[in-house]
Amino acid sequence: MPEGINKDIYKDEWQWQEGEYTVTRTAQWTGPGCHDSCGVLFYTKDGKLEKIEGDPNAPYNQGRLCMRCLNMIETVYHPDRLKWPLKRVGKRGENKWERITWDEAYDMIVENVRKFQKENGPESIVGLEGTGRNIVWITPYLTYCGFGSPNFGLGFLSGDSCYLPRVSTTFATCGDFNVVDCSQNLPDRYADPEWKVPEVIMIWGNNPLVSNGDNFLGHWIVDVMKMGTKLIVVDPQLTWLAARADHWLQIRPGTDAALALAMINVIISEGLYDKKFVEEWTYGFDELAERAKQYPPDKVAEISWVPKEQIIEAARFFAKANPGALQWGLAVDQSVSGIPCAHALTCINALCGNLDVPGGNMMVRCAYNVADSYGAGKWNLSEEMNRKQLGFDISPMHQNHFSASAHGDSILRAIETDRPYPVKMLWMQTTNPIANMGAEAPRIYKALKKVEFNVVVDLFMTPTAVACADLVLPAGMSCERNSVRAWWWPLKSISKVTQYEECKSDEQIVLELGKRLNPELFPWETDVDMMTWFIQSGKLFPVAWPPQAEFTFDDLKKNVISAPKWEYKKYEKGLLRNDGEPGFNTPTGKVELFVTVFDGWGQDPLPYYEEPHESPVTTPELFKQYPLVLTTGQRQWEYFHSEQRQMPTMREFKPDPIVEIHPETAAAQGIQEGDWVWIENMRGKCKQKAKLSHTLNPKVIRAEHGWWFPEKAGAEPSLFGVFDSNINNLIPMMQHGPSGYGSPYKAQICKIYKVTLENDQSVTETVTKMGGFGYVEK
Ligand SMILES: Nc1nc2c(c(=O)[nH]1)N[C@H]1C(S)=C(S)[C@@H](COP(=O)(O)OP(=O)(O)OC[C@H]3O[C@@H](n4cnc5c(=O)[nH]c(N)nc54)[C@H](O)[C@@H]3O)O[C@H]1N2
Ligand SMILES: Nc1nc2c(c(=O)[nH]1)N[C@H]1C(S)=C(S)[C@@H](COP(=O)(O)OP(=O)(O)OC[C@H]3O[C@@H](n4cnc5c(=O)[nH]c(N)nc54)[C@H](O)[C@@H]3O)O[C@H]1N2
Ligand code: SF4
Ligand SMILES: [Mo]
Repeated sequence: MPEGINKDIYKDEWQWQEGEYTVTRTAQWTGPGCHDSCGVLFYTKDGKLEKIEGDPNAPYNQGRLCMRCLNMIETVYHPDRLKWPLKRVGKRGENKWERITWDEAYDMIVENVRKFQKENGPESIVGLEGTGRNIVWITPYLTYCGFGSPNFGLGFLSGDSCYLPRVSTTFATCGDFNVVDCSQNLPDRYADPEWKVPEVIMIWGNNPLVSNGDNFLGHWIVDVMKMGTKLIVVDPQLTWLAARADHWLQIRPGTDAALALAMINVIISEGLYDKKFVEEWTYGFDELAERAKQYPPDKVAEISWVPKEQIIEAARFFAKANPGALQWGLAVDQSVSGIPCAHALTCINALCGNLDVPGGNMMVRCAYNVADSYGAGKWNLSEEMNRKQLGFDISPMHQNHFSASAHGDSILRAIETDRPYPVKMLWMQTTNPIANMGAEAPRIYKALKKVEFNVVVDLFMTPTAVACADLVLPAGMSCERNSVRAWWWPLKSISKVTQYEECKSDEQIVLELGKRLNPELFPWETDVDMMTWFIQSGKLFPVAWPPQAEFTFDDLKKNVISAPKWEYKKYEKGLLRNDGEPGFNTPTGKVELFVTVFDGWGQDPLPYYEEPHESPVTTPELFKQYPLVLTTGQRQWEYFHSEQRQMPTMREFKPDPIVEIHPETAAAQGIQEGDWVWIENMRGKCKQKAKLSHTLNPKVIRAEHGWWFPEKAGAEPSLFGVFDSNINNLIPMMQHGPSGYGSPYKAQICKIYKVTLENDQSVTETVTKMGGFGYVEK
């Protein structure tokens, strides 16, 4: 049993009675949104959720919950929740709706889908989803199998730059993704004798205490710190973890690939690498060593603003750790160098022999090999249809299906230009592109208006829905759905305990619509049957490891969590390759420091560094005008992206959008703590409230993303004030790397000045009245 588990309150059952409450042991997933699935006890009475507690016996979260989950009752019963299907009656943007039935809504969708399929081809219908939630395979399945279109994408996320650069690069180099081992894959957690405490964790462009991203809980880091783990933190800001690290490297945003290459330079030139692992299990060491010579620490110190000695010391500290582990985050993806940065960091881990050893970085797969998330159902499309996917030609990585989804920037281009073909319909499920996901928000706004038929499936009425939706469908929250999710390991169930008005779970909506569109590929009677199919879907494309599941949703529901036995050092045991041979699942069977497939396609096979397209170095003249480096979107305790702004409790903790500025930089502009400040560059501007902080370099500011104001009027021109404080007014689309991946969300340039009575015009009104983009385009 993990430490801290109270066996006295342990219940073997999944549901029991406690006084007047029915208690259900299950996992909480989205919505309200999060990447994770913490174990919870839902207390219900008379069909209502009354109380939520962390399940003290769930090995994953051990009873702990974040404030957003603790506040879930407020979210579930918030009066603004969507309650039934709504059809637009006024003009787009007027926020006028009529209640309709689900049947009427489905009929309207089917009619439009049939029309576009016939007149423009199924590819003219695009399915969009937000970040990775438990429905991660549901919208793709509807898009491929219901609409018959290859165009499933992430709500205009530029350069697909969340996770996909890291995932596709690890697939190219190692054949599988890897995750830091804080014992989370072992049922007995820290007590398992096979597990080792990581000696050093290097946290790179990630703030796991707040973000808990990608099924990795930040409090595990604090747990292992208490057991002796030391930290290196690479972050432009002194975060809570950075303040407790042995080494904090205060990097210039966007220069991560250069810094990683300099570390490789030190590790190789000082002979600090794991010689046995490198010799037996890596390919291309000499080429990497040659490349790393181009990135000596003194040169990289100039690029990255991290002093040379600090680079050298941190590289030594990491390389000497046994085991070391690398906990990386979003900042790796969100620069133009997203792919080469992930490549360089994977090389560091391989050089140091950290892969798949206890307490290092585990080579992971989905438990029971459940169906590929963004690719679920894509196998039902013809090769010809798959080739029509928007962005297919952007790079060989896309042609070779390194990520399954359509390319965000290419979807925007197709809408704007009708090339290579027009987009006629958008299905937007769990995404709020103009508030949040898409860069260049006013440009996305204009594009959305152009599309003939738009459907939004959400929990609340969003700025995106008001601006462009013809139909809005109400989704159920976590406690209102039966679902299953494996984000790697293990597999977990979500049990429906309540019903809210006419809301349906995303799973139900997709199933009911799919049955009307293409019954053959939606053969399931109920959402529960569909989940059983998903649990057993590993059988479709079996792999050497892990084994597939035979059990049903009802079986899983009783256990909540299930996984096959976890294995370390799978590359020695012949578990990673389907030919059963030892080695990694790559063409050479080794970890490819030099990526052979990249080489074959004419893509650089080695990691390299590219400057952001707009930066002090690339555009020095522009930098005189916009003399600050801007990073955006660091996660907030209170909010998941654009969500929860309606919640009184969260707004009480954090009422306004905050931009963090070094006191010297603020003083130069006469800005004081709490002043409203314009943040502006050549593309646009927005206003946020100043928080002065010594934790940043005076040349760098950090601004929040996802802000809109549900308390303002929804109808245009107000549109919930969605562009007023929207940092994505300043971030461009289309500035990805040569691979199509990467983006400048975390590396821009800007200037700041005080908001005054004279200059305080409403950006939202300007954008909505002008019909979109173009307001400071120079
Ligand atoms: N400037 C800047 N912009 C960024 C980022 C950044 O760092 N900086 N980060 C980017 C990243 S990494 C990502 S992944 C995107 C995220 O972008 P999104 O995933 O689009 O963001 P959210 O606001 O979390 O979710 C969008 C909508 O989904 C709804 N929703 C939540 N749960 C459910 C559910 O279960 N069912 C349904 N149907 N709807 C639900 C919410 O109410 C919300 O309106 O934002 C990106 N935008
Ligand atoms: N509460 C909450 N949790 C979330 C989300 C949310 O919106 N709210 N969003 C979810 C999603 S979709 C994602 S992708 C994850 C992301 O979660 P994380 O990977 O933790 O990403 P961020 O919080 O955006 O940034 C992490 C750190 O990177 C630093 N940073 C900024 N620019 C750079 C840079 O150029 N280089 C380096 N090395 N560091 C930089 C920031 O200062 C910050 O401390 O969080 C998920 N979890
Ligand atoms: S990580 Fe936090 S917000 Fe996410 S499910 Fe767990 S407690 Fe809830
Ligand atoms: Mo993300």
